[in-house]
Amino acid sequence: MRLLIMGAPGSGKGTQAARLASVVGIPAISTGDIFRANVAGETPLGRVAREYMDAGEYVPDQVTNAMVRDRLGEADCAAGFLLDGYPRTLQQVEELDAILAGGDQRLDGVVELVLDAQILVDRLLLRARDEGRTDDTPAVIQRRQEVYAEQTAPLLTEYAGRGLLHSIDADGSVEDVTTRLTAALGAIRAAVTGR
Ligand code: B4P
Repeated sequence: MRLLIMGAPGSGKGTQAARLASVVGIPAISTGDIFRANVAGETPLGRVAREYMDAGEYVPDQVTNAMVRDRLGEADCAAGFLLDGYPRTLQQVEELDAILAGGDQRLDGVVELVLDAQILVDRLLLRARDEGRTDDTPAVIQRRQEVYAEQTAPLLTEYAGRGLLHSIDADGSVEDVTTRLTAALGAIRAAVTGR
């Protein structure tokens, strides 16, 4: 299975990606986590990424695309993967299409977590208190929501047009959302089998 999980910052992508990937038995790959690991390790990539992340902006496509291409080339991705937070721009969609085409592969489904804007912000403010992420300040949270609406929301139309999009209500407990996602996964599996 080759899957994407999409949703605005705070929608629960990272939380659900880990659960879903373990259900399917594929790696969950979060570009945000890879960037944060590089920031923590003070690598050259981390130094570039930090500047953008702390401002609530996207890391440039060239940097992100090269990183994802490398990661998807690793052995654990041969049987599938769940990408969390990638693609986020139309250029990243094109790059992912090219990576998959190069391996004679295709995307099986895209799940979108849908949540009210105020709940998104409240969740991130709570995380700011608990985890102290440098991009969870009120001003940066606001900017990240704007960037999502401008640059990433249009991707949903693209994937809907390809017949791949499954939109899920992301309000409720983590468990409830996982149950809804697992049902969507069943629909994706059925579509893949019938192909
Ligand atoms: P991400 O790490 O993807 O950050 P995010 O959008 O906030 O999502 P995250 O997964 O952390 O939060 P979640 O909704 O799960 O990206 C961070 C930054 O990296 C970006 O802003 C950008 O700068 C850069 N970046 C990443 N990918 C990029 C790309 N492709 N191109 C360019 N730049 C890129 O969870 C939010 C909170 O809600 C958590 O505290 C969680 O505990 C809580 N929560 C989850 N589910 C809940 C539920 N059901 N009920 C209550 N709380 C819940």
